[in-house]
Amino acid sequence: MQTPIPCLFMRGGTSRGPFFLESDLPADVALRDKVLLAVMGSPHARQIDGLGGGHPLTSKVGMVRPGTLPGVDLDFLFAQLQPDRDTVDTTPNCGNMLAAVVPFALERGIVQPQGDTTTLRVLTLNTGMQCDITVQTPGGRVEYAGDARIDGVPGTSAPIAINFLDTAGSVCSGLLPTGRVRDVIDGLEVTCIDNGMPMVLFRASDMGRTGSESVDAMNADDDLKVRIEALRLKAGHLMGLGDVKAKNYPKMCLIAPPAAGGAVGTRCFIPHVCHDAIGVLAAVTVATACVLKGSVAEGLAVVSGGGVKTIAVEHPTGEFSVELELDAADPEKVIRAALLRTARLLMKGEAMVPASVWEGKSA
Ligand code: NQM
Repeated sequence: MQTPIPCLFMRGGTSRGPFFLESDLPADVALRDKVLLAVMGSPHARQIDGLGGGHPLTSKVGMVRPGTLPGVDLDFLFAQLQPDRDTVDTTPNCGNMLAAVVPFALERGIVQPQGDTTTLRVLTLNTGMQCDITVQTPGGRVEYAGDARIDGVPGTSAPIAINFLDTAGSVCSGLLPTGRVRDVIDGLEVTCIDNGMPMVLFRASDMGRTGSESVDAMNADDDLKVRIEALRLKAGHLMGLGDVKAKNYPKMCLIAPPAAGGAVGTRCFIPHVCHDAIGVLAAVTVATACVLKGSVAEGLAVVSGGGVKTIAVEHPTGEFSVELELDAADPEKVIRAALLRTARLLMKGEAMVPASVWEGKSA
């Protein structure tokens, strides 16, 4: 016997995974997590008995419900699973899966389209972050086709605009959780920062790397990975995150001068595998470091003047442009971050979990 759970399988930005209505899952969190592990087929390196794709970027789940706070249309809870672990982490955000939330809610009919475009306010329950998301809805249906291109996804799709309202200190106590813009850990200069994603930034050259290595080369670089993990464990304590051994953050990012006309080059470990591109809030966080005096990006990042800046964060498969609006009174304070993503409904149906895991909601 198996239990069917209504599910839309969606790509959000450069990630993908199953999306559920919260009300279709068990209310008990421990049981819900068992169900999600069974849905994804974790723990198993290839997730062969589930829907996961054997990589952190395809081991993600979205859960959505109508908004519960005044002015909020939708609540979104993101869960990061791992292929080879039995963890279900709802602590950090995922700006990529976030891109699929409004299309999912429209498809499931829990919100209504507004016209040619639909803009809804989404609260991410993981960290309490709010954003406005605009999707194309001509004729009252979600339009997935369009001309927008994001690096890391083949072809073009309809644009989805995300306007973040408050990202500083998402998981950490503040933007600069150590209280400093630059720290030295074991002789290495780092910037520990959280503008939507806890991250440790350091110069690739300080690790004897160029920052333009391929993802395969990075993932095969055992010496580098050992050094990065040792650094991460120490930075976790310094950032007030405690023992981060089993946590999916902070993400570790090598930065380098731009190689293709952008603002900065990056190679991100999330945290043990090198990202093919860069996470959404990771890009917002790196872009923010680029405008902070004294960060490890100073003297390396190329940033234009003006109160609204477009910062192109280069990554292994292209670039990720983030628009930052800076406070006129304090030009180092980011008051708004906006960016473009795309999403697509890939499959509509029911995820099946063994009844031994969950017998389903009683009628
Ligand atoms: O930073 C990967 C991704 C992410 C997270 C990761 C993300 C974000 O690319 O907002 O989207 O950093 O684990 O999906």
